[in-house]
Formats: sequence, structure tokens, C-alpha cells
Amino acid sequence: MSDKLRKFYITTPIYYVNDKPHIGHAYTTIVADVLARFHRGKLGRDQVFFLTGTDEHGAKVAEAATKANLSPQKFTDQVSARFKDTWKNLAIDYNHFIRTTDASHEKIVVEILKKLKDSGHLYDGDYEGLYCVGCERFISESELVDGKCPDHNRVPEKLVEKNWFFNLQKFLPKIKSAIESGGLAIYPQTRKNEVLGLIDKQALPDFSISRSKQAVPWGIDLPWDKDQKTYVWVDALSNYITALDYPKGKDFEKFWPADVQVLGLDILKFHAVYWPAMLMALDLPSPKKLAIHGYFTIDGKKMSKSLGNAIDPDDLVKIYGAEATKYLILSQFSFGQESDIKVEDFSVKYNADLVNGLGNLVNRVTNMVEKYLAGDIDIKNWPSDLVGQEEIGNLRFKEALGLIWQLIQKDNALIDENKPWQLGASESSGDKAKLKKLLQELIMDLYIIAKSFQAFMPMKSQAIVDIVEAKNVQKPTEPLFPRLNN
Ligand code: ME8
Repeated sequence: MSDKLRKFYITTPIYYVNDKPHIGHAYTTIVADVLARFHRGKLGRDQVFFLTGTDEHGAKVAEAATKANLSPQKFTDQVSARFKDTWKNLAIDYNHFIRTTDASHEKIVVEILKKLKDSGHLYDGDYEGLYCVGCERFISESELVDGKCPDHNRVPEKLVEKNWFFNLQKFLPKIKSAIESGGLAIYPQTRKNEVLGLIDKQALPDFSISRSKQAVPWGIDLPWDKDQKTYVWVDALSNYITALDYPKGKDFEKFWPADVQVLGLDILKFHAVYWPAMLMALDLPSPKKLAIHGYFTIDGKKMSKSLGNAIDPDDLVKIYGAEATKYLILSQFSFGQESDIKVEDFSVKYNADLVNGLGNLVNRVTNMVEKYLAGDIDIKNWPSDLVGQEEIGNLRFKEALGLIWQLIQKDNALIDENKPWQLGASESSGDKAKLKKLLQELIMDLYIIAKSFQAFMPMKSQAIVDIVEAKNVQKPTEPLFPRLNN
């Protein structure tokens, strides 16, 4: 395999810095973290690049900064730091955290803009539309509810202004064939069909890449038009290559095109159409795969600041710890589906799967090895076949964890059926041999279980591997998953 194939580049979207991260942002980031860890295990640390970051320009940020009585830069410094803190609390192991206010990003965006202009892909024209400051975009009449933007419950402003446009039309046939051929894979299939539908319906007009300074006071200047600032999508999407130091950086050489870009369905169009078009205009290959997950609601309602119902991942970490939180988030929802989150389900699942399922199995088995074999389990060859690995590679996290859980259940049933306490009490050598064989099977299964969920809970995985591999197997002194206090 060539070196170019033996690498893995994975990205999350860069998140808007209007507030602290919520469980939706955490889901995307955890998915990318698990995939990054999974591929690091296969390819080695140096061959994997996991990028996340924050999207810090735009009218909405300027507005929020004013409200907070801070300069936009100070404001974004603060909010961006909160994202970093949350990822630290969740033990997210990214390679790079990009901010669109990084000088290096801004400089490369200017180069990209110049390239797009010089190669004739931009033109200027009048843009007339309804602009919602909340959405940071012009929105169409059909999106309004009672004359207001439904997401922000505010009346949009009417704006006519000169903008620079990107000639998207020219690229649509090429994008269509890239998607159809699988060169640009979109997972799951429903989202692929949605994008092809948009192209077929010709619902994809050219898009503006700039706004007047009045509309967007906080952003990157257009290098050839000082009255205009770069509008969100060129600035934001470029992060995936500016972070690699496009055009000449070693990381860019090594890692582009991205292997998987993870995102929520809200920004599908931008990633599946605008982004490949921009890349084609720059003569660059498209990402290999876009992995689109569904949107979460909380108790059937949209998560929103005004409803105050967003779940803060930091709160979950305080209760369950970083690794259990990641497990609980990925094991409850199938990737790609729209799902409803119920806060009370977290503790039920924590108790069932981790405290009474896995934690209890580790205790039972190690306790018996200590008691009946004096800790000496005598395993010559550790198993190498793991469970659920194909599923993880294909973004089927819940299903992968489900397979691992079948093994835990099988083992608990095996113990109940074989009654090792009776075998242990027996004097017969046949029973003793049977007991040893049973415990060896259980210990090897614990090893398989721990190694199989390594990408989800690396520390817990290592703790179990250390316990079962020890010369003298002992029951853990601290519970792997502490019982909840109430
Ligand atoms: O769109 N359920 O940033 P953003 C699931 N800056 N996932 C959710 C979610 C929810 N309720 N809410 C957010 C932006 N997400 C742009 C992106 S990329 C070049 C620029 C996740 O802060 C989901 O992955 O609104 C979604 O795509 C992302 O957060 C959007 O974050």
C-alpha cells in the first residue's frame, strides 16, 4: 500500500462560537475521536490526523460580542476556550484545534480567494434578499413562519447589496458524477439521495462568497475589494485545508484528501456541494467520504438556547466520567438516524451496561480466578480476533457496541450455567479442569471485550487488559464503574 493510503484524516465541522458546546457538538466530536483512535490503533499515531476547531467570524459573533461588552476577538477567545475545555473533559484526543481567527488560517484564506478569482470562478452581482442575523445568512420566504425566522423568532432584514458570487453551476455535473460513482461517498444512502435530488431539481444557485462590511463587520477582508468581507462558507470550509497548511505544507501533502468528514445533516449541502466545488476550482481532490449524522432532539423538542433544554456534556462527565459518557452517547443512537435524547436514559444505561454488565463481569471473573486458581490463569496465547471492528470502521458504533455486549451477556450466562462455585467446591480433578478451562475462556473473553472497545474507552480498556494479563490476576480494588450515588 502506498503511504498516501496508509493514513487517515478525519474532521469535525468547526463550531460556531456563540455559546458553550452542547451534546450535539459533543456527538460529532466523539464520533471523530473514536474513529481517530480506531485508526491510530491500526496505522500508528503519526498516520492519523484528527481536526476540530471553532468558526469565529460573522455578524452573529460580532453581535454576541457587543452584548457581552467584549471585542469580537476577546469574545471568541473565551468561547473557543470553552470548547477546548469540554473536549479536554471528554478526553478527546485531537491533533489540531483550528480557529478561523488564527493568523495562519486568515492568510491562507486570502490566498484561496485570490486563486478563485484569478482562475475566473468568481463574479460580482447584486444580491437581494432577506437576511437573518441569527442564521448568519439570507433566508428564503418559504422558510419563514409568520414572517419570522423560525429558528430565531425574529423578522429578517431586507438587504440588497453587491456581492461576489461563486460560479457553482459550472461544477454541478462533475459533482454529480463524483457522488454517483462513489468517488465522493456520502453516508448514509438517504443523504446521498438528498444531495443528488438537490442537484437534479436545480435547487443550487451560485452562492455569494462575500458580504458588505455593514452586513458582516467581523471577518476576513476580500483582498481585491476593501468594502467586502469574506462570507461564512469560503472562510469556514477552507479550514479543512488551511489546518494542513495548504498549499505547500507537509501535512497537506500527506493527509489531503480527507478520509472522513463527519457532520450533521444541517450542513450537508455546504459540504456535499459547495465544498467539492471549491476544491475542484482549486484543482484539488474532494474528500473521500462524508459521514452525515442525524439531529438530536431532547424529550421530543429541538435543542435551543431559548428553551434552555440543551444538555451540557460537562454535566454528563461530572456524573459518569469521560469514558462512560462517550460510551453512553454512542451506544444509544444509531449513526445517521435522527434521535431523541432522554436524560433519564443515561443513568439507566450506565447501571445496566457498565455497572451491572461489564463492571460486574470483571469482578466476578477476577474474583473466581483469585479464589480458585490463586490468580494463576496460565494463558499462553492471547486471542487476536476482536469484535465489532468492521462495524466501527463503517460508522456503525451502536451496532459494534451491541456485538461487544452480546459477548458480555454470553459470559454472564456461561457463569450462571456452569456454576463455577460448585466446580470449585468439588474435589474431582475433572471438575477442577473444567473450572480452569471455563475461567480461561472468561478471561480471554474479557481481553477480547476490552480490546474491542479500546477506541471508545481507552483507559477502561487498558485497565481491564492490565488486570487480566497480570501474572497474578486480582480482583480490581476500585470499581471500574462506580455506582451512582442516588
Ligand atoms: O454549522 N444534534 O457550526 P455549528 C446533532 N460553523 N448534532 C448537532 C446538533 C444537534 N441538535 N446541533 C449541532 C456550523 N450539531 C458551522 C460549520 S464547518 C466548515 C462550519 C453538530 O456550531 C452537527 O455536527 O452550528 C452540526 O453539523 C454541527 O454541530 C454544527 O455546528
